[in-house]
Amino acid sequence: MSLPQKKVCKSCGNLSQILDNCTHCGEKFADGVVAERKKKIEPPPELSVCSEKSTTKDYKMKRSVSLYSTTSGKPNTGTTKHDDIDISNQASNRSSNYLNVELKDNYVEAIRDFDKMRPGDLTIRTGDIITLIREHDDGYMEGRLGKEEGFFPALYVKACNEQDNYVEAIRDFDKMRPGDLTIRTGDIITLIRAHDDGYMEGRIGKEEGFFPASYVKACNEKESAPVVPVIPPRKLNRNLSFPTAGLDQELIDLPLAPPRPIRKDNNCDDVGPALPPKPSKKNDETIDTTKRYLSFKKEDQIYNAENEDEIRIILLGKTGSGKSATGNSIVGEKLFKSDISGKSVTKKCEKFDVRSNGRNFVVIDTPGLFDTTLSQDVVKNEIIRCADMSLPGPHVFMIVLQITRLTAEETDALEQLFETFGTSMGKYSLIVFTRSDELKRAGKSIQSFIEETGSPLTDFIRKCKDRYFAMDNTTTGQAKSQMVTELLKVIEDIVKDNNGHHFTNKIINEACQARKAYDALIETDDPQPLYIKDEDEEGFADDFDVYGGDSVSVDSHDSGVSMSNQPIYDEIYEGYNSKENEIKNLIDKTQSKIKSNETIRNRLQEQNENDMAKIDSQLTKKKKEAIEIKADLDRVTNHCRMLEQQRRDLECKTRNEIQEYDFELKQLHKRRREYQNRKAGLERKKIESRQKISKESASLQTKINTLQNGCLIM
Ligand SMILES: Nc1nc2c(ncn2[C@@H]2O[C@H](COP(=O)(O)OP(=O)(O)OP(=O)(O)O)[C@@H](O)[C@H]2O)c(=O)[nH]1
Ligand SMILES: [Mg+2]
Repeated sequence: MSLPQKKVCKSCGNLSQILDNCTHCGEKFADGVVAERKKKIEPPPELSVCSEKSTTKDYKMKRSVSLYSTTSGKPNTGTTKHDDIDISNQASNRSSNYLNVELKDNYVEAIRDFDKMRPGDLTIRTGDIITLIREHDDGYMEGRLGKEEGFFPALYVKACNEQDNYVEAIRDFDKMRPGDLTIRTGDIITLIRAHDDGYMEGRIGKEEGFFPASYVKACNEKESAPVVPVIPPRKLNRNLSFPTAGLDQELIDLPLAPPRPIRKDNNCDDVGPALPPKPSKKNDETIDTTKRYLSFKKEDQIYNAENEDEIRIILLGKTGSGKSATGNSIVGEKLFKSDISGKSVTKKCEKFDVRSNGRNFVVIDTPGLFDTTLSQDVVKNEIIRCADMSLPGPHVFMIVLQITRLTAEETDALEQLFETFGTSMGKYSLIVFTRSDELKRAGKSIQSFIEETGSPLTDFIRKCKDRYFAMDNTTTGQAKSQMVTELLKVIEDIVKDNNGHHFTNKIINEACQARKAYDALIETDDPQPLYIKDEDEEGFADDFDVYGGDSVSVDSHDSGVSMSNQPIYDEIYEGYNSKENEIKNLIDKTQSKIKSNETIRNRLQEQNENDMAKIDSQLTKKKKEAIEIKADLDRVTNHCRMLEQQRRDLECKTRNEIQEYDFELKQLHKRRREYQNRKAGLERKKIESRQKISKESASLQTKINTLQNGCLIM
């Protein structure tokens, strides 16, 4: 398959299909010169002029390209009122520096799947857009797909649809929500639509979805922004609006727990002590922070008497900012799970402690609470959980930030955090910048980074009483222990500045009250365990600790409740029990659904594995056959070549011999002619001699006769 050559018309700037005259303006091209493809075409002076000369399609393409990138390399957020903007209707006043419609014939589209058969081949899948590098005359093409380059059969691809527009991924983007499209650097994406929220919609192979416009560039354009750009918050009304990042879809599918029964009595003070919860078979947590009862395991409790030696630290920050790694650096061991991942690694709060300099440092790690894609309820849940773990209150909030620009999302989340805990949180906060190793490699200091970054980062640092610390969690040995010692010193200074007091607010107080009430019940009530753990519970507890409901059941309730309040309690307990039963039924149903799904999944997996194994063995066999056939073919080809050479040699030799024989024959003919001539001469001479002799003999005879006659006479 060969792609038609095209020329760029110098006169109108359009691409011409033929090589003699421009198909758009009719201008004649100079002979033999095929114009180079233009990487960058200056925008036509007026689009109206352009539209006169070029086709509607060209016009549409050019404008569409200018849509997703401005000269700064940032996405066009646009001011248009419409949510979705069709490419063909874009405003014409944007920079056209990215016009590159001519480059589209550099691409071919895969129409069949092709699997790499030999080293150097390129695996392609139907729908892939491949950047063409070279065409070979053996029916193969050479192309690039993402970062891979290699050969593929020309018959497996077709020329790209002229109507399509393409962009090239310049950064990896992992699907964050349903409807997103995962893209990898180098991927060529067929553009479907650009949106005014900084997102685009595109297709790779058979997959379609959204991706940030700043993660792609117009094809063959140089990337202008070296820093990883901000992923803009995507408008959720476009499709499934439930934010799921960091959450398991299965959790979302679980039924929400039914609401907690409400007391009929309005005067809460009159009904005796706060109603303590009995832990249900799930971790029962309500989303309502003010009425929440906590049900953590007894061994997790640390709220008891204030321990003078103890400093409690809560690590807060965005997913992947390095909270767990910082926690590990402090405790001196890899106790918190820390890893590179597109998803949240830490799923729920965890705590470990370490003794240093005669003090006990309790470190509480949290999931990425700054992730605004998490629902408010989940965030609240986790805030309450970490509040409970830090009871009677944390001494220090470590706000962990990576050394990069503060995104709008992070800024919002930080503000939200200060709103949740109150501005007094600043007195107890320390901003920790991780990845100072990278800063060091770039030859910068933390101070210069902060100065360069400016507001709103500097505003937050100010709110935290100008306390920040640069951390390199990759360092080891002496350097690490020195860094951690310095960090602990800063933490101790914060505690000192706050006269040893820990942070407290409404949330912490409520958590404390609930915990006290709960423990009072455990101690004074039925010594039998209130809740017997069953085998499956661990898994369910995990499932419900995010979406757990408020259901609380108390089997035994004669725990100092006055007789006057007994009927109210009976009514409440009844409500609780019925709700508990409902939840139990839901759990049973879910459990059996899980089991049946697991069975189907296992069966499918088994089937899949068998099929895969069969296909693999067939593939191996076919590959072997192909290799053998190829070897045979090579052998036969070599033999043919050899025979051809022999034939040519023989032909050449015969031709020479014939020439020699011809020459000799000619010589012989010549000689024969000479001999014939000589023979004829001799014949003539012989005849002449014979005539002469006969003449002479006649005259002699005459003479003899004459003499004889004379004698006789005499
Ligand atoms: N180079 C470098 N990498 C770091 C540093 N701190 C953390 N990382 C890396 O950053 C990645 C994320 O770190 P985590 O500690 O898992 O981040 P997290 O904030 O706990 O993330 P979640 O648990 O998902 O919320 C890991 O691969 C760490 O090795 C640092 O100071 N320097
Ligand atoms: Mg973590």
